[in-house]
Amino acid sequence: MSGSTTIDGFAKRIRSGEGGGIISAWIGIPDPLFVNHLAQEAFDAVVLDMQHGVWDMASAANGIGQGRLAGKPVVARIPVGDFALASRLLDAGASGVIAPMINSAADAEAFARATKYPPLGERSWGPTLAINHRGQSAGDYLATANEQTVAIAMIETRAALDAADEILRVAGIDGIFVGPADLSIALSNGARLAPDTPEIDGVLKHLVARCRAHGKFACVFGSNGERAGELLKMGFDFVIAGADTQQLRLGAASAIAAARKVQAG
Ligand code: 3PY
Ligand code: MG
Repeated sequence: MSGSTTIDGFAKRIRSGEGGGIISAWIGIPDPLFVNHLAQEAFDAVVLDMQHGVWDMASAANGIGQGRLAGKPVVARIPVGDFALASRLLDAGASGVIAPMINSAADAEAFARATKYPPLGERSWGPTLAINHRGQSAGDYLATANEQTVAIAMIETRAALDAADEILRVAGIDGIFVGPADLSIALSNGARLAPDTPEIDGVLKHLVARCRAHGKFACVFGSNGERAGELLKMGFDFVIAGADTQQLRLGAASAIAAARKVQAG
């Protein structure tokens, strides 16, 4: 029961910043059981990465179900421009959708149109699984969905940086998600993948301040736990502490290293 409160209180928590910054898992391996396992850790939320990860709609819908079983809200990142998938994920009970490469107010408006019911957008009706998950009537779901789910626009190009205020001004956009990897490639004109540098930190601080000015929340990808801690200190409301593949391999590498050390000692 308390798990279900956590899921259904997610949009309020991320909007208000209450309860401290959110630390989310980031999963690209397309097996709902991965959500089951990682959700046992003290993550506040789970992201399914459908841009660079391997999820399809059916596995993502089941991943959202495993999040609900564990009492954790699930947010999904869609492939670039796939706004039809965004509304399908909300229909399946996702608590939010992250759209990569939102570079203009027009991109942001198209994303908001797919994820918000009128008057904010023109999301089409059919949230069968979402209603089952939430135990709501259809009428209650319609009345609360725009508020209870979040549309998050990724800022990760020069054009997006220049348009950040216009993107944040779009009514159906609830917050932004900064992609420091793509941003570092864009700002170096393709010369460097360097997401954790003072130059990128300057941009991140600027974007947190723009979010505060617009009354919207700020999310970001952190390459590991320490980086996630720094990003929370910078004022981000929602951070990633590394991806599933990396956490899996680091765990395996450290177990092998521990075994070899004892064997040699
Ligand atoms: C980026 O850093 O570019 C992202 O999209 C986060 O994975
Ligand atoms: Mg990116």
